[in-house]
Amino acid sequence: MKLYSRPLSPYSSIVRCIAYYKKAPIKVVAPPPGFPIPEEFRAISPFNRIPVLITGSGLTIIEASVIAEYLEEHFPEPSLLPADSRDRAIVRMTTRIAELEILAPVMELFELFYLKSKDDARITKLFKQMETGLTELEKVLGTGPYALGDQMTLADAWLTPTRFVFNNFRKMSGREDLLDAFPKFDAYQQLIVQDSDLSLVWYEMSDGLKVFLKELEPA
Ligand SMILES: N[C@@H](CCC(=O)N[C@@H](CS)C(=O)NCC(=O)O)C(=O)O
Repeated sequence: MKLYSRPLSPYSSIVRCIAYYKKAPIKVVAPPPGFPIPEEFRAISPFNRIPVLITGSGLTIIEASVIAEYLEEHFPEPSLLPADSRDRAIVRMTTRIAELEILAPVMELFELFYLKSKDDARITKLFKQMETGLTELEKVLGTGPYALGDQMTLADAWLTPTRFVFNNFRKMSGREDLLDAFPKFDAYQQLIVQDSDLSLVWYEMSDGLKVFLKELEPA
C-alpha cells in the first residue's frame, strides 16, 4: 500500500497516526512539490488533495475519514475502536466533531487570514462554529492517557493533528487565549507527546511547519 502524504498536512497526519499505531506496511510518499499541489497530481487524486491511499489491489481511496475506517477494517489489530457499540459511537462522534466542526473552520480561517480577508461575517461565523465544536469536544475529553480514556482510539488520530494546528493558529489569529476556555483540549498536547506514535506524528508536523514557514520567507 502507498500513502500520499505531507508531514504538515493535518488530514494526512491523521492517517499516519493510524498507520504507525497499527504498524501497517504502508509506504509513505510525497505528492509532487509545490503549494498548491501541482495539477499533475490530479491523475492520482481526483480532487488534487492528500491524503490518498493506494491499496494493494490498486484501489484509490481518498478522504481521511474513509481511509481511517478502511485501515481499521483491513488491519483490525490492534484496534482503534472500543468493543462496546456505545463507546464506538462516542469515538466516531468525536472524530466527526474534530473533522467537521473544528478542523474544517480552522483550515478555512487559516486561508482567510493568509489572504488578509476582510470578510468579517464569515470569519465570525467560522470562529463561532469552531468554538461550538471545542465546547462539545471538551465535554467528552478525559484526563488521559488518551483522549477518551485508557486506550488509544481513532479519536486520538484525529485530535493529534487538530491540536497541533492550534499552536500556530493561536499566533496567526492573534488569539493567544483561544484555548483558555478548553483546558482539557489545551492540555491534550502533553498526552500526545507521551505516546510514541502520536508524538512521532506531532514532531513530523513540527518539522513540516518549520520547512513551510521557511518557504514563505521572502528570498
Ligand atoms: N476532506 C479531505 C481534506 C483533505 C485536504 O484538504 N487536504 C489538503 C492538505 S491538508 C490538500 O491536499 N490541499 C490541497 C493542496 O495543498 O494543494 C480529507 O479528509 O481528506
